[in-house]
Amino acid sequence: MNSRARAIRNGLRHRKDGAMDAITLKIGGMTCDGCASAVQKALERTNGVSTASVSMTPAPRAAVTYDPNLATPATLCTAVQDAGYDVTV
Ligand SMILES: [Cu+2]
Repeated sequence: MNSRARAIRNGLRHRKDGAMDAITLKIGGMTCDGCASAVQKALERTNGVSTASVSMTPAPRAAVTYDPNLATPATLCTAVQDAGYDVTV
């Protein structure tokens, strides 16, 4: 099963953007801009990630575009968790 089919099965919101997939992750545990920066850097370091944009308002979220051949929603979540934050899709 490819990542797109897996994402659809999991009910994830995503869209096709050229060769990239996009996803928005809900982040837990961020309390300041430093946290947002840490999450963003963790995602940007992740293999296959093209762009990562973390915002605190109106809710703590990370918008990520990634190459579905190199990254999956699961690997993105692992990167956030390894940085010390909670994440749900
Ligand atoms: Cu912080």
